[in-house]
Amino acid sequence: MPADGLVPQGAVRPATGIVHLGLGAFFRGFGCVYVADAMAASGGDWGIVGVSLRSPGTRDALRGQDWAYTSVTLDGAAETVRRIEVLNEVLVAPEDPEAVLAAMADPGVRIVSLTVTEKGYCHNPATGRLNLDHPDIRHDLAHALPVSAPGFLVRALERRRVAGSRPFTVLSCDNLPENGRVLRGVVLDLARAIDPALADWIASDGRFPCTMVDRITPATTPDDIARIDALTGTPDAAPVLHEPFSQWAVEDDFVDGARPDLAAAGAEMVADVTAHEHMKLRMLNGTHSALAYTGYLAGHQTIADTVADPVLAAYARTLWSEIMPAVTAPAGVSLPDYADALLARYANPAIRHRTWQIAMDGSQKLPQRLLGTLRDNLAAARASPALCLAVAAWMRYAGGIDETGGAIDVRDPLADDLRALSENSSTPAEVVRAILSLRAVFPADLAADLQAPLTEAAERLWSVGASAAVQEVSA
Ligand code: CS2
Repeated sequence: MPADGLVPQGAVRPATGIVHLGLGAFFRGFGCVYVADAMAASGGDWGIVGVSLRSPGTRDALRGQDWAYTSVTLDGAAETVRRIEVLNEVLVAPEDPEAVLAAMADPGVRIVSLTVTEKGYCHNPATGRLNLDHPDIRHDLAHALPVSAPGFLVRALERRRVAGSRPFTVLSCDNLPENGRVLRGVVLDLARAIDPALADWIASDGRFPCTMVDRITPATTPDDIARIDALTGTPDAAPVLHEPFSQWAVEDDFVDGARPDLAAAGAEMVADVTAHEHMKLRMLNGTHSALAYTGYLAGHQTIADTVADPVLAAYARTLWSEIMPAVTAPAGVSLPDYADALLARYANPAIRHRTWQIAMDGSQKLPQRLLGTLRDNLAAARASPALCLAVAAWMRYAGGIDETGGAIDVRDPLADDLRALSENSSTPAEVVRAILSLRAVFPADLAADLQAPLTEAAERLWSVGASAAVQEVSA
């Protein structure tokens, strides 16, 4: 294969070695590119079968173009396009769960990777354990054809055990702390409820390396599609657009060592990814969420627009000053330099990453993005007014009404609960008290400690509005 990853027309693609669950824009602009580069450098049969766990949109868009698509790097005014040809097929789980299980059970498949977002783990975000009351998990306990990501993993591993095959490596690529360990726990909890011997086999022979993934990849819009068609002259119903920056730190712990040569593609293969993961989740995703809620309430559509507003740029810097004491830098990394680089990445004007998109699923994201940092700061008696304002802004946003009285399209598995709790409260202090009672998000001790500082933040936010409140807490 040529070094640019282009497969010549009519060339035979590498056989499938990876099944990927949750084939969204992020993995197509990130993991697929690494795998293409790894095969270009070192060969191997690491073709990918993508699985959509919900809708057929990606499959429908890619089917007519032989599963190939354009990856576009956006760097200010510069656009670099590249054709990515590592997908061998895309399956839609609700249409044909049997085909998904068969693909995962194929002994040629050595890795099942996942980007199913935080809520796809069906866990309790506050504890990290499987939520056995989750409707999808209840379904998967009662049926052999699953609907959830943990269900597919457990049932496919069950088939491999029965067939005498080795397990696949389960490679979580979601923004969760210790993502591999959380997923291992969730899979073992479910497997144990189905068959304890299966759980024992997975525990002893399975591998769940943790990873830290990073590339800002907003959802592709119809405008993007039209623009990329005009740029390349080749119609593409599913291009992906992303920033130049990319970082993948992966624990090098795969079943029988079987994996693509990801190091040749630029991934960092490490013994322990925890430091990378904490830094990225707290410094990047924490400020991303904080800027999404405050920026949205202040009337900004995208993160680039948000940090182009000097008030919010100063707020971002203040957030980092509160976050850095609660982060241990990975060896050789300077946290202030990392923060500077993040601000430059956020400011990339070509990346139209909507505050509304990042604001989605706050109940699933806040624990690892903001609440862990707040907990550490509380324990060390460090005041965190900027972080508290971010959590208050999420509470305001989740109430579903913006500062001009307009409706907010809140997307969150707990959206109904959040809205009801807000509607039944008449003051900011009551909103804070009500939402802090959600035990899936706030453990009781943290809720008690946050009551006073969050109330203070909420009272300012409700009375002066997001822009002024942000200014008050910024250095
Ligand atoms: C974002 C992330 O949508 C979100 O919640 O914070 O998708 C973010 O862009 C990536 O984690 C960057 O690597």
